[in-house]
Amino acid sequence: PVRPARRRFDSVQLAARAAWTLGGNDNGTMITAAPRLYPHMWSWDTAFISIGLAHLNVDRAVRELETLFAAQWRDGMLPHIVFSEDGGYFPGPQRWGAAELNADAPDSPRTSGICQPPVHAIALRRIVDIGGGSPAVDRLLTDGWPKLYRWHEWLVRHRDPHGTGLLAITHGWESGMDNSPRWDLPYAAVIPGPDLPPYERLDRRVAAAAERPSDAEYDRYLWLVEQMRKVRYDADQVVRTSSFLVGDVFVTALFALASEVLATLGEQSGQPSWRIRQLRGWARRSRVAVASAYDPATGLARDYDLRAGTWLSTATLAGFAPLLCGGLPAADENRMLATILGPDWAGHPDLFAAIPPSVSPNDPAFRAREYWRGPVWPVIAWLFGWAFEHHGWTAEAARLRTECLRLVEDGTFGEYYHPLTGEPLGSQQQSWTATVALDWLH
Ligand code: 2M8
Repeated sequence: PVRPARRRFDSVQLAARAAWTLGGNDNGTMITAAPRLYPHMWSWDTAFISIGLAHLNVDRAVRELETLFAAQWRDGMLPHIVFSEDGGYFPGPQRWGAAELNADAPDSPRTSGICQPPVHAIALRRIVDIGGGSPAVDRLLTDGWPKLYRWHEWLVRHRDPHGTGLLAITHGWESGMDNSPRWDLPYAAVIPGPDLPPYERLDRRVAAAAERPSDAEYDRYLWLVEQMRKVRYDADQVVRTSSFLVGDVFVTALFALASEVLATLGEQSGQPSWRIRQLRGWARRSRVAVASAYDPATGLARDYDLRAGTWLSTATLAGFAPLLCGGLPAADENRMLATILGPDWAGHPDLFAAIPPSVSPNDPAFRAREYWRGPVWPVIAWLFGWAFEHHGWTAEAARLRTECLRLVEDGTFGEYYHPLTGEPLGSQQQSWTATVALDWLH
């Protein structure tokens, strides 16, 4: 493919543009995920956004997480979207109807009825590292920590149906990797009923159709929302009745990592020791679940379709989940590290930048522009970089950082990028890409 001409900003200019992007996405009450495509607060985006903000103004970073926490459901769930007043996104608060149907959902702000990956404790760790000692960070540790504890407890209580530590998602949106080929098989069993209310997609007005999920996929996404509405978003009934229920190995690895991080933060800030022990126990169990999902035949970890009772061996970047949380025997772990850096992934010779794309370019399922089916996502590279650093793989982490900065130095802050040409795709001025640039420039 032809590589389009790109601008190159030096690090000072790039940091300034990233700061300007975050400021531009601030609507007065929240920093939205992107100006037009996503004019609301998304749970895991906000965790990442708060890290970038911490470099600019730590009080603002704390406030952003507090805004998200203020929308926490009474039962502990952190919702996947906190809605602003902007109507430009579908499905909006009316279609979800969470507050009307479930007494645990807040009336204000309005929220969706599902959740997203639990990366928030990692953000808190990073904010403490950047701005520790400031009164706002102390307040976040004192008041925010128990909220994160309750969020993790909610996941254990409601999303571990077999008690093995493998956490389940009830919608592809909960994985954050909406249309990843990981979910093709489980979604094939989601059959929208004739009573699916009509709707109009608004995402197509902003992003090219070829870079977004198809209409058939959207029907399934919306059908799952209908199924959840029927049981009024009751957490356990959703798990019992949803036609999509998958043990997500990537979410589970993030949970294991974040629980460990939260435990350490709790020790440092004098939280009750029984809660800290409990967090470490959850982390251990989920690490074991991630390691048990490892498939020696492919060298990757698998998801588990809880409805069909089958492992899902689709090869995607999520298969490297054990590198996030640890737990594999050293030989398997080393092999996995070599694979992610090797010619099928970050070391593929045709890549614009040496960071692993969402699907390997050598895979027949690879689609270079199609959202979670091939493009490269800086925010996921950041997660691996952070985990590598903590694991002591500093050279590998440094390389991810350098390569990712080369990808984003055009200053567009694309939502994701064409892995072979470096063309920005999806939304531009995407907050979480700006935040990754800011953190990696410091
Ligand atoms: C994407 O997901 C939303 C639905 O939640 C969408 O496509 O409308 C995903 O990339 C998700 O991971 C992300 O949090 C969200 C906002 O950036 O966009």
